[in-house]
Amino acid sequence: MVNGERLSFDDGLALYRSPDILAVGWLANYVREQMHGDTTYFNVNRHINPTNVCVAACRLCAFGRKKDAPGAYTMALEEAWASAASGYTEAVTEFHIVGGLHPDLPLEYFLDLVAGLKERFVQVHIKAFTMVEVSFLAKRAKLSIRETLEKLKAAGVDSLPGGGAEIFADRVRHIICDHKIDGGEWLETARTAHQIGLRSNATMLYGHVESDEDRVDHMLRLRELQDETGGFQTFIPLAFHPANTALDHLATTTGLEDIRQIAVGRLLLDNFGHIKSYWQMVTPKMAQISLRFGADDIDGTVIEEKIYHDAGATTPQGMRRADLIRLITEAGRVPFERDTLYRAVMRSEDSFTIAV
Ligand code: V47
Repeated sequence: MVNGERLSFDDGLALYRSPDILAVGWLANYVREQMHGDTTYFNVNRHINPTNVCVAACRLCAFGRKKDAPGAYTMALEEAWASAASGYTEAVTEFHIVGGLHPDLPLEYFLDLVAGLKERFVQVHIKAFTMVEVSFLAKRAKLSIRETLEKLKAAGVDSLPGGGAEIFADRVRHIICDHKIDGGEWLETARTAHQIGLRSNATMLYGHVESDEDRVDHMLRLRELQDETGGFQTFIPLAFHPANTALDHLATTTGLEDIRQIAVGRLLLDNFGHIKSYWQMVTPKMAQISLRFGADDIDGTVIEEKIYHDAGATTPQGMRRADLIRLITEAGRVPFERDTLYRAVMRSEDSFTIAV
């Protein structure tokens, strides 16, 4: 490990089962510091969720609604463009756009949404649509995954977020997200995105009905694809929030489980540049501690979060740039404002430039 050797499936299991969390954390921190020193990444971003209408009805989800159900919404394009500009005055460098699988919205809606954002916010990077959404849009438009991704890219999508991966094992998917694409299709969509020059992230939803074996299998499948394409930027473990979901009988994750997951991710995914501890999911306090257990990124300002807050998250919906800097600095690390592609952002008041 310390000599750079690649870890095996059994090594992954041993890391989950070791009673010595400080040793596991020490190793992950060692790797993190070899890669990034004290540098810790964050960005100034805004989430946009154009619709919560979804045909999938995943048990893990508290966000999706049937079309006519109370609370269902779909933004008109003008509304989505206006929402992009609302919130904080600090200029955002990224729009993170994900939503439900709407039965009626055509691919053109999403192409127009993205093109309209690019027109209005020329400098802002658009990280949009999970592999699950791309696959759904392709089927609806009767296009291949590649054609769909090419159209989205031409409209202005710059990269893809990491959602929808959940846990790749079929047994688990049948329980938590029965109607979603399977693990193989998720990986194949990511492969195609990387092949046409779109980078993406990768997530793993943990803390529900999965086993340690399922988690290790998930990460090793990501590692294998990364060996092939090099297109993943960041791995983001997402802690399951059970409230208001069909799995609300399950307990939430504990602090040590969250910390260990970050550390095991850092150690197994030796070919991933970054491990993100998403403060919305694990709380700002845990995200801060995770900066000593393998994480080098805490995500961004977010501004408005719906998916975990519908599932009972008690974290703030957004944080200011200064709050993120404080979390990082007080962990003894050096804050680095990045754009989505990890380039330095130079900022003055309400404008920014990116080092290329
Ligand atoms: O795929 C849904 C998860 C994901 C719940 O790429 C839930 O930079 C917990 O992928 N409890 C979407 N999790 C969010 C996502 C993401 C977030 C931040 C940054 C990036 C990135 C990606 O949220 C879904 C699913 O795994 N999710 N419901 C829930 N009840």
